[in-house]
Amino acid sequence: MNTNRKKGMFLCFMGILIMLHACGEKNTSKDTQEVLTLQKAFSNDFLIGVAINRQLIEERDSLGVQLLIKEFNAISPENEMKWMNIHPQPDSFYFDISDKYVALGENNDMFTLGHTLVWHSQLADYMAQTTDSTLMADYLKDHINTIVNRYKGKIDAWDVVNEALNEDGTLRESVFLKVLGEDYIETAFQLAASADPDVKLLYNDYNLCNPEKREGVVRLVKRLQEKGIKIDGVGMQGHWGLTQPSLAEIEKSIKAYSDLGVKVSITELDITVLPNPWDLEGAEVSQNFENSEKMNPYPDELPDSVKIQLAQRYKDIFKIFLKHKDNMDRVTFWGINDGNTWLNNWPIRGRSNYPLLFDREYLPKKAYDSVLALKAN
Ligand code: 9MR
Repeated sequence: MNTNRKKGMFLCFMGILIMLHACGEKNTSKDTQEVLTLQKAFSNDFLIGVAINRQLIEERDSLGVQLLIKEFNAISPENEMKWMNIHPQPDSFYFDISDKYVALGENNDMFTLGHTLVWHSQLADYMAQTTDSTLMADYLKDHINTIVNRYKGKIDAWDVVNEALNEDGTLRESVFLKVLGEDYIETAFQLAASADPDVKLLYNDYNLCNPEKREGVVRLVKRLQEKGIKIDGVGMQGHWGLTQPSLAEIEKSIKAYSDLGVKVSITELDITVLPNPWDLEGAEVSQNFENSEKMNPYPDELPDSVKIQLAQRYKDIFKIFLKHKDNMDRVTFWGINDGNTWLNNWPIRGRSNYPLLFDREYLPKKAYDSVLALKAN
């Protein structure tokens, strides 16, 4: 081979190398864009969580698990740690599923929520039927001590008391209030704090953007604080609609709770796109309604116009969260995708709702893009 030919081949080889390198660089930057996920995009702002059901906890929903690990860094147990499931009889606890849930969180280094210690709904029958205050106080103590102790250092935060308020901000007439009196809330927080002094303790409720209820929560938090009882945060559930609550009221609530020196978390975010039979807001779980076509307008697919509306709504509320990120710990979605949201069955059974960022095929929706776009570049 003569020298010129060798030179030519060498240059050609170098050219190919340079081209490959350039392609490689292009691919790398494309890859970087492709792997932008919710948890990465908001990593300097707040945690991005999701409620997981039993199928996910037991890793029987493999697409769901993949999505969970990719997009989220916090988990909440949708149903498995509620009283009727975890403590079904006075002397027996059922930890099989909750142990798996906690292990899933640990193995994937996720912020792991406990939901929920004290709630009037999904309560065990023996609790709902107890009228003796000493007996109920014993049950409550055993419940909180046993569960919080078992997951000490593994559960990062507890929804200690859930939905204890009426819409006007007064205390709900739950079995706890009737039998134990209003101090049951303080007792629950004290028991949780002494069982695990390091775990974060939250009060969690819906419709917390309604002014009267907002004030009720402010009073509740202040009362605990004045008595020196530990409370770290308020969980605003966030079962919202396309127009309600207003952005102004969302912001007012975040500010009102932050002003008390506690952190705000959005704990159960979803945005219904379906008509509401009673024009209800929030998540009063005792309501149900008969099916009707008029009430289920999008059985197969959401029209583009509503997709756009949903994307805009998510964008608007995330802008507020970002504005207040210093006072916010976490934004958790109530379900991994539109296929398994509780809103397909509430307040009317068997509808097709579209309240989350991922569709029934586990694919990101326009709403997902609009939220991520807030953090682009
Ligand atoms: O998503 C949960 C659903 O699967 C249950 O059937 C329902 C029963 O009450 O509870 C749902 O989760 C609720 C949460 O635990 C507390 N806030 C309201 C949520 C929606 O009802």
